[in-house]
Amino acid sequence: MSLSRSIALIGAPTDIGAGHRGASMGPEALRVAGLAEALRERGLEVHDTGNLLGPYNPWLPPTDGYRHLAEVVDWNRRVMDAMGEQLKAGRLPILLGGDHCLGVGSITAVARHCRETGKKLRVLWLDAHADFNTSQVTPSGNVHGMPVACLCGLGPDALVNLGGSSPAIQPSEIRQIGIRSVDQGEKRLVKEYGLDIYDMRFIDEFGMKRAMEKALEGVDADTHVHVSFDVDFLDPAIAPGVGTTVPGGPNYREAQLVMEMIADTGRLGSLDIVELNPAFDDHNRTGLLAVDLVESLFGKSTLMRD
Ligand code: 6HN
Ligand code: MN
Ligand code: MN
Ligand code: MN
Repeated sequence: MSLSRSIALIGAPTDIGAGHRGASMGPEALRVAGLAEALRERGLEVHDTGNLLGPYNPWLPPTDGYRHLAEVVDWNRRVMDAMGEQLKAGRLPILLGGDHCLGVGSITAVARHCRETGKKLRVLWLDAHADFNTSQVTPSGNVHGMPVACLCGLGPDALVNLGGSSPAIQPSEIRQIGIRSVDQGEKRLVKEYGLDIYDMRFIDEFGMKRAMEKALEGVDADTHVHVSFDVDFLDPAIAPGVGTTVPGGPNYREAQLVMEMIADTGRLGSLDIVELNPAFDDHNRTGLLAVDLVESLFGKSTLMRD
């Protein structure tokens, strides 16, 4: 499988799983920042399928450890169906979030597609957070802190079984990069499940190049690479437009290298861009940076390499 030249943009304008309002404006901010045009410039065919329609955010406190679980499930079903439809049509879907709870629907669809087509799956989770909380250990009840756990079979039935079988993925299919904020109980679970994490300490000690070499180890011609790009992965100094900033993230060059090394594999099959929150941004600076990085993810390289 080579990289599909045909891209589908799927907007999911919701902040249903987040702790701050505003990620619902993410899809439009990415469009305004010129995402489709930038991809077309790369020679790709881009179909903007528009925005999915889902429930409003009632902005309620958690019940039984979850905020808005019913609405989260509803949004994720729509995302899973839309992603699945585009994958079936042979397109490379890009989910424009929306908050990161949508990773459940997105990656459930991708995992099913991989099973049906006999591909190996490699999920690259670019994030400041491990997103491996459960209702028992979550400090917030916000489901955007739980999608990786749900995908690995740990979570509420409706999310864990979204695609009809559980777990959607194995912990061995995921690599996390840029992690620097993991909650107390979450840390225990991450260890128990044996997640492969290249955290900021690893990146400080060995460099981003080594982290990415390890994260991409084993990716071959039969691998579908899914990138789940939580914009709070980036250092807040360059990317203020997110609800949950954590200092000490990758700088501009490190982030570029991540994208370029993934592009070099030629195996990118699907992408989430999540947690972009224009309410916290400065003149769409973070949206523009996300588009710049996505260009690199799709093979734009520096002059000296062209
Ligand atoms: N994200 N670990 C915190 C929580 O509330 O569970 C923050 C989660 C942030 C999630 O940014 O996708
Ligand atoms: Mn996240
Ligand atoms: Mn995050
Ligand atoms: Mn670029």
